[in-house]
Amino acid sequence: MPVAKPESSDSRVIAHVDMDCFYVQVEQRKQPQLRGLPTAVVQYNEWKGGALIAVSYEARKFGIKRSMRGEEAKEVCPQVQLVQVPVARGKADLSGYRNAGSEVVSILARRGRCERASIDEVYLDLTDAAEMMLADNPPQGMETIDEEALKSHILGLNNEDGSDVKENVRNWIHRHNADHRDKLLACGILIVAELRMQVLKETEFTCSAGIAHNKMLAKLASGMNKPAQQTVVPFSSVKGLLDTLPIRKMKQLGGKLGISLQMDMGVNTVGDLLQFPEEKLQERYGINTGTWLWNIARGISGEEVEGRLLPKSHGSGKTFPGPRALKTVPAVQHWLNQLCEELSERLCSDLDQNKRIAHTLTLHARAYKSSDSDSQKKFPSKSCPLRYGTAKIQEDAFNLFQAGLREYIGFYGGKTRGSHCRGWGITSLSVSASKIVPIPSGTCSIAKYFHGQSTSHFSSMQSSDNLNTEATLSLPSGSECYSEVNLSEPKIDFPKEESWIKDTVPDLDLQEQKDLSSTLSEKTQDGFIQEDISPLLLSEPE
Ligand code: DCP
Repeated sequence: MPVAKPESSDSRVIAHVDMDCFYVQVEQRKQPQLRGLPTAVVQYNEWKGGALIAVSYEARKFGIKRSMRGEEAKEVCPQVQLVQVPVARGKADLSGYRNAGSEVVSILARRGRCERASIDEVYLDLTDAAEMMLADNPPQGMETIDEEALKSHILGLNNEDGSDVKENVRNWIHRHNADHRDKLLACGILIVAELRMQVLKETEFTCSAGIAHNKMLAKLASGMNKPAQQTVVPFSSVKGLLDTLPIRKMKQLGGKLGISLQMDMGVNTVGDLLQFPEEKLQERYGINTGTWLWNIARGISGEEVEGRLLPKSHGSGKTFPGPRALKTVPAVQHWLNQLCEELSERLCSDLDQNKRIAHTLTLHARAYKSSDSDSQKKFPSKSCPLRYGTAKIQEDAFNLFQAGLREYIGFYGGKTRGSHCRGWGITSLSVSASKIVPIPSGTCSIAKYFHGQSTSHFSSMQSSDNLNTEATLSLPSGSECYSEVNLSEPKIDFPKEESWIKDTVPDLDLQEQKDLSSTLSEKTQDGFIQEDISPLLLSEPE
């Protein structure tokens, strides 16, 4: 976890922008007759009407929630419009949502450093733009303030009954005696309101935003008033915001670390953390995590907004729950081929449009063994150097799967190809491409670049390339990974033969791994579609 640099964070202007019911908005733009109606996007699986993955705000008023299935939503609100997620190659096709997210990013990036954090979330560092506005045309002297800015929610602003809320916001923005930090935030209010209006004008999408001095506070604020609104956290309101905030609501505390804080330390709100000295938290959770906890209790976070508009990795995956579990190697190979085809297409368009190449191919799977005492054993994730070309990716992914399967079923001697069910089933499969870097500038042609890189990109199975270890993150389906994982990357020398295949072993401390995976699986961090939420072995009509 990043250790904060408190002194640098107070006078920054950071915004977190989050699209409202994003997939629904994308579908409503395609079918404008759905606008204003209770609408939900359902996953590809049709069982009980498919699980809801995005719900419009009109539908939420009827009590429709993301955890429901289509049939249940219809019971709650018979007029709900259910739109199925687009399908390609027998699985959800998220490309339309991804492209819509890119449209938004290209607008938001116009005013400052922009980090695409997920399929529909962006962080902006607007400090320079705010400083410039303060110098050239400070809000304190503006005669008219934009209506959208006046609708902002400013935490801690006393809106007594009967007072004119917009007038209070106007006065807050106009304050001449405000300190520099609040004056910068006032500029942030105007800039973000303008950007959000621009997004609406150019894309027809609404979004909500949080504006604060750091990423953590901006993210907390963006979800407080939705849809189509913005919330501001002045420095003086940070304590009030955190004091009563349930600890598990904090990013990275939704998982095991949050549970441990509750169970072992009696910490239920972020404010409860304030009672512990930094040393005590370090003693219990390690130096970095302890300091990080001490800092977040005080609203301190030194995490920078990274200038990154493109994903850090590409992934394609599918779940096979209950009776759909894959039980033969050919069935696995069939689906792997579909996933690899999609991955390969995305790699090619990344290469084409952004001149970027990926270096590592990783296979993740979830599996079960029906007659095994060692039921906790996980299917090992495997990676190898990525070779471009659909057939090569398919071949390599299949080899990774076979290596993983041999290890998983504890059968090292024989061949698994063509074998039928030996009491195992695969309930999810995904392939991802990571270590994506730009082709060095000055490279005269892509073909030449690849020739120069032949050991990794067109390598044979006997490649002597070194491999880097990678994080074993639960991989989203059809995903792009936007989040940074700080891993040190020891090089490993391989002996011979199958040594190009490597377990993906994270180089994080245990707590960080747990924390990270819970954060990723919690939400749609990477545009994750859970294609089915029925539990394993639940019977389900085909
Ligand atoms: N998503 C998904 N599977 C999930 C959660 C989300 O496929 N389990 C998709 C659909 C969402 C999109 O990701 O539209 C963004 O997810 P958010 O959590 O940001 O939620 P929404 O944008 O739908 O709604 P909100 O307005 O509450 O942010």
